[in-house]
Amino acid sequence: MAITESLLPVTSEQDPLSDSRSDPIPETRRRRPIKIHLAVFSGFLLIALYVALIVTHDGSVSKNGANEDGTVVESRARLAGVSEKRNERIWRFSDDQKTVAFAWNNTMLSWQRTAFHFQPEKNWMNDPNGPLFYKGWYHFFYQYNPNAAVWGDIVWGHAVSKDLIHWLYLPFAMVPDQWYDANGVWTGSATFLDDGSIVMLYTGSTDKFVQVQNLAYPEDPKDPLLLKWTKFSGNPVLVPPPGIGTKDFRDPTTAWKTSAGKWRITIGSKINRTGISLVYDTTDFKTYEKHDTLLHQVPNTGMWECVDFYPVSKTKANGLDTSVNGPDVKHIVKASMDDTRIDHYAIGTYYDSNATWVPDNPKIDVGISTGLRYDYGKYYASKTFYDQHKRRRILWGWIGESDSEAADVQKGWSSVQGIPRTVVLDTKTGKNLVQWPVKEIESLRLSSKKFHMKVEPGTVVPVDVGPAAQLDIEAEFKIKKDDLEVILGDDSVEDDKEFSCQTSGLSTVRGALGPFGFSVLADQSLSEQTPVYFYVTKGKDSKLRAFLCTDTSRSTKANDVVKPVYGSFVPVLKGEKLTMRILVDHSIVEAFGQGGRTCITSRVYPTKAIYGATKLFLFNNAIDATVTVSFKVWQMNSAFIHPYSAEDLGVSSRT
Ligand code: DQQ
Repeated sequence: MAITESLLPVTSEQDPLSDSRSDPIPETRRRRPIKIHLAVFSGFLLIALYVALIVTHDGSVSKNGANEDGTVVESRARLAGVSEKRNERIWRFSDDQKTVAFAWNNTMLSWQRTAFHFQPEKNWMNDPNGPLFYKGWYHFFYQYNPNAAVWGDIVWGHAVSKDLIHWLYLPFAMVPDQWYDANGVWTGSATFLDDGSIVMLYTGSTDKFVQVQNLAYPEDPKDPLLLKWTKFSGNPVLVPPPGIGTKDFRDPTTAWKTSAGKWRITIGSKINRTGISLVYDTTDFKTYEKHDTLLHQVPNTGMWECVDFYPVSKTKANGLDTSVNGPDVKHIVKASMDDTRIDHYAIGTYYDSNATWVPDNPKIDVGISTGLRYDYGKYYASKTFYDQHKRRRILWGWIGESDSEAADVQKGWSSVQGIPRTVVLDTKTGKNLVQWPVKEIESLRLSSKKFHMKVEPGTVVPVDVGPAAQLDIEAEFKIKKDDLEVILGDDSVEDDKEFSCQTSGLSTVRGALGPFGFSVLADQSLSEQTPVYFYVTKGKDSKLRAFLCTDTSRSTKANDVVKPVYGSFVPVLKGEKLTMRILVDHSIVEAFGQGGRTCITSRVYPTKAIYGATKLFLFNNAIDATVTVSFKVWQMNSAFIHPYSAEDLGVSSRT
């Protein structure tokens, strides 16, 4: 197919991911704009560099400040050896330090609570833990502070659902009641044994803040709700091995079978600045044999938290049980980078015989800044599980707040979970995963409207959808063929290969072929808005490349919020249309480009664009290209997540 016949010409026909996914800082500005923008963005860059220099290694926040006498106050998280919220310092230094934090009122804060994303009734939540499907119920455990809207006193919260969307809160599954988890029942994973029984491995922070691994199992396997958990009397089952820091040994994975019939797990750690993944074999989950070799290691990536390891099919669309191996399978290693709070994954080959894994492309290895990410926005400490019920692999990710800790305390809660996503290898490119919200989310779709709109260069068009705080949007974009041909044949349209969502400016910067997309959570005057958009560039070779970005810089008038531009390159193959899906749910926006090849999750906190004032717009800031957009918008119902009752569970009484 000739280039101009597709809605968007091929952006990289041969090797969609041959170039870096994270976007380098451009040496020169090659788009038509603009000296003014250059100056402004250089300023931003300097501020960002300054912030990067002053933010501490673990990014810990307000409680880590100095006393009046100059002594340093250590936060519980820092003492424990994990990071907590890091936004405070960022926004304080991005604004005039004398500026008083924004005066949030309860009307604004109440609006921020989501309607169909999982979040507890109140207080702090972080990592997803031990997700599984058992006797007709999806189980979700999570790191939870029952006492405050900040990290600390971590227990395992527990919820169940029949469909991964409508959740019922259950009593806590595990609390810190033993010396080996006195400072927190931390992240862990579930494994189904051959007889269908469940074992749970989790990290305990001991009474002396040593990170150890513990074993727990359901007290009553006949109980589909898995309400009660028994901790193994011989805990801890693993302590930090020689050479590993006592606070650098956490988050055991789901176990998988070796060819010798043993179980194998991996646990994240670091040696100096090298992120590593230790490997252990076991037959009973009580005693373990450590491999001298590592599953994988990458220099200069720091501590690896929440490592995940799983197979993906090279040929089929279904997910695979964690123990599957063979020639039709690639293996994913994901690690959550404690230093950057980014979840990085890489695709590679697993060698059962020596318990090692090798990336397909060392240039995009785990944790490398130019490597692959599940999500180019806010998304951390993720974990997958194999859903044996529907033969799919499901990804959960913790979405923290981008506001200040003071605002979290005022609103009484902090963090949500992303909508669970199916995750498969992109069999078309073979070089990235594809993530998509689970099908069940569509049960929340209410009324819908279809649109077909032509958006001229430099215009903003209101989209009449009524209330716009709970939406599911699916859209296809087409750049006018004549405009494309002119631009492709016009040497004066300069090469823009170095484009980067993060560093090339806001959604207001105008290029030949973008940006264009939706402004969500906008007020009528667009004084607050969050543009989610494509930016198409023309490379030196005249090939077009597409980027998916979300610009949160104008998302709120509040000053105590971190407001980056997020995004990355998105592979578009020959003949493909440019497609985008956006889930809007109050303070969270999840964007999926090209069927989920590139995903961006953002937290946004409008002060005006709330309740009935929340609007949706289409915009096209391209200089030269008219864009036609076909799209459908659904109003989304609430998932009405609530505490369980006998009625919900279909049982007579269970308390
Ligand atoms: N959160 C847990 C740790 C993990 C970290 C503590 C990642 O187990 O390493 O709440 O967010």
